[in-house]
Amino acid sequence: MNEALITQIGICIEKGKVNKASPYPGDMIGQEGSDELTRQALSEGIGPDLILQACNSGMQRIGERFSRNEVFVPELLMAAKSMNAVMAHLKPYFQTGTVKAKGKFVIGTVAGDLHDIGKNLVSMVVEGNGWEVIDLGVDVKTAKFVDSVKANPGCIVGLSALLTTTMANMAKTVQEIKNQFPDTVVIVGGAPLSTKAAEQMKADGYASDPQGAVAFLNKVSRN
Ligand code: B12
Repeated sequence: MNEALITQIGICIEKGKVNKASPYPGDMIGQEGSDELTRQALSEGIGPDLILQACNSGMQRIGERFSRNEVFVPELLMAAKSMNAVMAHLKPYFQTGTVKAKGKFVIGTVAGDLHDIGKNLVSMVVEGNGWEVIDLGVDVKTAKFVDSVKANPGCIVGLSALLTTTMANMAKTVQEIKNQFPDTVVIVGGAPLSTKAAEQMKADGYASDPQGAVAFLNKVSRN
């Protein structure tokens, strides 16, 4: 196992190094980025799960540095760009293609929140597990979720939030979906969420990662 390669992918995420041509960051000019290194890792037979773990550690580190005011939003954006380069390589591994969809899963990041890396990951893995995914994107207003539930009877809804401030919008969305469509199953997720928070907002479930989301969907599926 090429541990050094996996570690370097995590460093590329933390430092926002996308590819060799990228001039950012200054101290990595001319070095390969997450794009080339992920391709290499996959060709060496390193599993997508290990690559993702390294990316999440890199994201964790940049997030902690942001909390300490050592880096700012532009650095977070570069980390996200680097992560997206990895995701482009990993996508085919999650989308194995199935004959018949197990059901419909409507997902989106709630109003006021622009974080979509985690939500996209959940989408990919759920889709790869045989569900038809309807991804509404980021900053999704309650009305748009409600409209989508109306248009897709029997769907299960996934809400993502990364900011403590947008959890209030998430709660509002859960409440409105439940008011209008009491039978609709809603699962919530995102870094500030927890089982307790999910219960408080009367969501049906919470999962901390895509595998948890799939396990929940398979459990509640009516098909
Ligand atoms: C990258 C990033 C950004 C990027 C986002 C780019 C993008 N396209 O997503 C940009 C630069 C845009 C950004 C902006 C901001 N950010 Co930001 N960001 C991050 C960072 C570093 C990583 C988030 C991430 O992608 N993680 C990796 C993914 C894979 O993990 P995840 O999102 O948690 O998702 C996993 C699970 O949570 C779960 N999951 C996620 N969604 C769902 C949904 C369902 C249904 C289920 C079941 C599971 C699930 O599965 C996923 C995979 O395992 C975090 C720090 C951190 N460590 O989380 C801060 C962080 C979230 N950001 C933060 C802040 C404060 C901001 C800004 C307000 C900064 C500012 N002053 O402008 C803005 C807000 C913009 C907005 N309105 O949304 C804070 C939030 C603090 C808080 N508790 O509220 C954090 C925690 C940083 C910090 N330590 O302070 N950010």
